[in-house]
Amino acid sequence: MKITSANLYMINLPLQSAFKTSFGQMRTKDFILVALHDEDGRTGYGECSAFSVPFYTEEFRNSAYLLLKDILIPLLLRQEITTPAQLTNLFCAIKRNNMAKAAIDTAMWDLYAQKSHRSLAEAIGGNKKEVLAGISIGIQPSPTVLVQKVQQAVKAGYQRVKVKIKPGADYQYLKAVRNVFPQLMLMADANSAYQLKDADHLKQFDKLGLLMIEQPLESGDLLNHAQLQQQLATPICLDESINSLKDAQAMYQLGSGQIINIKVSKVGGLSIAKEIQAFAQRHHIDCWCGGMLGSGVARAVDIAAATLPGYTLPNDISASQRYFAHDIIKPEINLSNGKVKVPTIPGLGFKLDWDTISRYTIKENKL
Ligand code: OSB
Ligand code: MG
Repeated sequence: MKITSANLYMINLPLQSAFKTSFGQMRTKDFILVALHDEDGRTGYGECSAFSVPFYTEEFRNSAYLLLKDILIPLLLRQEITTPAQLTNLFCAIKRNNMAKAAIDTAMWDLYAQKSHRSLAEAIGGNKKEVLAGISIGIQPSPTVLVQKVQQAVKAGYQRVKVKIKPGADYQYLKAVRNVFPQLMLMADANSAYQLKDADHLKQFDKLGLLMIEQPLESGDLLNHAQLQQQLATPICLDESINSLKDAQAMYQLGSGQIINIKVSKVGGLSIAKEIQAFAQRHHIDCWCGGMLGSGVARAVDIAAATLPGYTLPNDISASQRYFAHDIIKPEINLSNGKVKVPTIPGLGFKLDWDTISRYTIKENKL
């Protein structure tokens, strides 16, 4: 696989409505689209999911753009590799910056799948024809408004509902939803909004029969997560804490949680996501695919990742219209019976909508 040139597009895609988490609010999905052109005239696409402000991980979009433009893509242009997995070696001298690396990794997997005439799901070793769709609902102004949002989500067919929480907008909100939906697969995501001293407060959540509580404590804090898990009946799922295979191994050894949210972007791409889900499967840790409010290019990769056997629970994979009036892919992603069909055509499985891309591109570079 020889890459002869590349394009970078910085895109601000409007969200249908503002998305609020414990760390902040977003009105647009700001991301970078990477196009890699190979010697045979094919193009592979990848998305860099880093937000404009580093409130989820240390990475942010402007830093990722510079890293891609000045370091990662120039490295790639000088080298020929035979499989996407070899990128790990090529980039081994560059610490972390997983979302920038993931943009290249996923574009290379797209090319690799196209070259071998397989869908991306097939190329990575996935074995599902459809994947389970779940929805993530941002923090709402009141429990009543939240219940309305959950009602809409259930009506649209989502199989599992995740609710963002923070201190002051948590137990009462979740209880209001549970009262109306006693059987719903319901979970909460705190994005690190709590501390170990909140354990007694979080223990009340056990009464709600949640599927899991995602990332209650700080990302680096596997030890306190282990202590908290001992006190909670509700399984802890780690998101921000799991950025590598080593993180997953440490979580397992320490007992810091029981479930992993594997985001392809956060762990540096599909090759590492594959390793983490294989490790998790061997040790009976459930996994599912998380999202970054990604555009269709990122969701297409997520759909493929979720076909891997270790992804056992419903994913944060939504229809295009859930987040965007105009997605950047054609056809848009739709649900059927609470599931998303896995494309069977070679590569990512979607075409790009260049009208939408040019409308919302704020900066671009050709390399
Ligand atoms: O923690 O999973 C998260 C959105 C922005 C930042 C962090 C998270 C999220 C989500 C959205 O929960 C999931 C999605 O893209 O559907
Ligand atoms: Mg999360």
